[in-house]
Amino acid sequence: MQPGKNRLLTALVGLVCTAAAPAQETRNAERTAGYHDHARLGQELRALVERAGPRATLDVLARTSAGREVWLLSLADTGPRPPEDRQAVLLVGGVSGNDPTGSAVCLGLARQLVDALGDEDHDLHDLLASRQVYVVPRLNPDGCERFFGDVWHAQPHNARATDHDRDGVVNEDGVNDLDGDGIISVMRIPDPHGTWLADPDHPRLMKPADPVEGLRGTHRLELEGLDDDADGHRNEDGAGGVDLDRNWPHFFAPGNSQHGQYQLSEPENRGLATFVADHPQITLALLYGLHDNLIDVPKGKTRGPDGQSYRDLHPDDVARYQHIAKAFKEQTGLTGSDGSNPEGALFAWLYSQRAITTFAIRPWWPLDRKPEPASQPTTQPDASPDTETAEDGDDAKPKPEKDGGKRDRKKTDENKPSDDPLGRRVTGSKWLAWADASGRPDAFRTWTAFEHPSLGAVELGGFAPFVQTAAPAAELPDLVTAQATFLAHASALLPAVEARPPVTDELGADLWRVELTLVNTGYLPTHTAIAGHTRQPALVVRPELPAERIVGGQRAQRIDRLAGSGGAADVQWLIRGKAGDTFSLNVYQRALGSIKVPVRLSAGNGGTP
Ligand SMILES: [Ca+2]
Ligand SMILES: [Ca+2]
Ligand SMILES: [Ca+2]
Ligand SMILES: [Ca+2]
Repeated sequence: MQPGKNRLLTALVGLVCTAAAPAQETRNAERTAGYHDHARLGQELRALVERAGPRATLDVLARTSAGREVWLLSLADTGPRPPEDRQAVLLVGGVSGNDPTGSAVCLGLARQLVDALGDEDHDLHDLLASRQVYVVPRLNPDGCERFFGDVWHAQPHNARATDHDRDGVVNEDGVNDLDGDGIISVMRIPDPHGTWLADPDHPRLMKPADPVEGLRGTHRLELEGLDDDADGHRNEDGAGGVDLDRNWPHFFAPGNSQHGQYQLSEPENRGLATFVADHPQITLALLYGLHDNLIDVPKGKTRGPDGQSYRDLHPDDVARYQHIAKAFKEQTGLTGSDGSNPEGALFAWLYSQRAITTFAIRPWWPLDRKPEPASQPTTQPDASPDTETAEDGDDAKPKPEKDGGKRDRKKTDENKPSDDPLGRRVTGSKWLAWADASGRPDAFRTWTAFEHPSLGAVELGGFAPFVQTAAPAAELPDLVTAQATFLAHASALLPAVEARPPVTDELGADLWRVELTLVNTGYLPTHTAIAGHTRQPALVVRPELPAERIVGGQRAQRIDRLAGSGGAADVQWLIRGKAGDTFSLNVYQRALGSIKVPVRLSAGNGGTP
């Protein structure tokens, strides 16, 4: 194939697309209905802030390489504490460019939060009155904008210009919509040395060759495209640079241009990282995306090569996550996920390095739905095992994944999409059954013959891009409602430090014992296991008195941790003073805020003024 011929063909494809512009507009409007592109997202956020008045602000967290703004919506209602002295909750969506649902759910939650401002009957009102809420509905606007483009090609990356094949030219050879249908399909190329074959159980799908099982490959797979720069490779360096969910410092895997040149190399991630570092009050984060740590709670067993850091959860936080996961499943009805990979992922950094309780949520999972739940009786107390396989398509249920990365391949491969993005487009019998059952003929393209300019006879087919990550628009409101329920629940679990009335005893002439008991009435401890592991600062209590009046006890007493659900600790001092003297005890922790406890030296009233 001559490069000149390639260019001519690309130009012809371009002409076809231009001529079909009105039809294309209709097609784009139909397939992205219910979703907001960047411009509409901005309009909606500005409208929300206008409606919220002084209780909301919209800031720019970062500017992308394509010049788009990454927005941050801050919300707080009037409450007992000023917003800057409250714990804060962070919501993030749109980290992956191939995930329209997460961003849409995050925006839906922002709408509900604005609705809840000033409305004491709203389920989210307590959250707004007791916490500061930050919403980043779309961390990766460049990547997410591809969903609204003329040609559908789902990829997680942002738009950083990256020379993926290191040939000195950037973005020179991306995919090509050869048949002009507005979708980048999978090419199935006959090849006796190929590593794929038609799945004997699901002939429309493909299966990896397996010499052990005697399954011989008959095809190889590639994305629809040409060798635009005639370097002997097809589609090796298209538009799209770094996967923002592989660019965070926790277990960052270097040496892959899609992960970024170095940790936090991307402006979107740097903007958010700086914001999080500058706001230690953030104690809870909910991420709406493609990862999950609530359907399959990690076991917390894996450490990194240094033997120090935990790959996912600290083992002593696992039981608490499991407890919360039970409520999550009940409240959202979600029963499945693709698992998660913490390497370089945002959720893993927030938890492991910032010690923020972080929930990674995949808000849409149409497989394994009630009344045909997956076989998870321990987490689905109301699910009847009898209803299991009836409507779920053409094969037996797989076992639920026990541990994200270590699933039983033999049992799950038929139903679970492959870890390889190309493999995901041609495997997953449950997704196929879902597409058939929900009347989505557009979701899977049956293999159709195509004469490729250089490869000859190939076939185009496979799952359409975004099918597994863009919830049908009609389902979005229910997804938001379910997540709003869990958001209200989760944000009420945060630690809440309260001071019991201080006790003062007169021990002798002008000498007093002052004792303060602090109680954590929240569910979560003041310091989770990961907070202890990463040495987050202790609670510090100090009497506001000149040093010479404190004759016993540390001037600043530290409490390393208060357990959740009523955990308590005492601190005491010997103080010089006279009956009737008053002063304050200051309780402070940078994430939990401060409490000022008034004290009056008095033998008769227990120390309370
Ligand atoms: Ca290149
Ligand atoms: Ca196509
Ligand atoms: Ca090439
Ligand atoms: Ca090249």
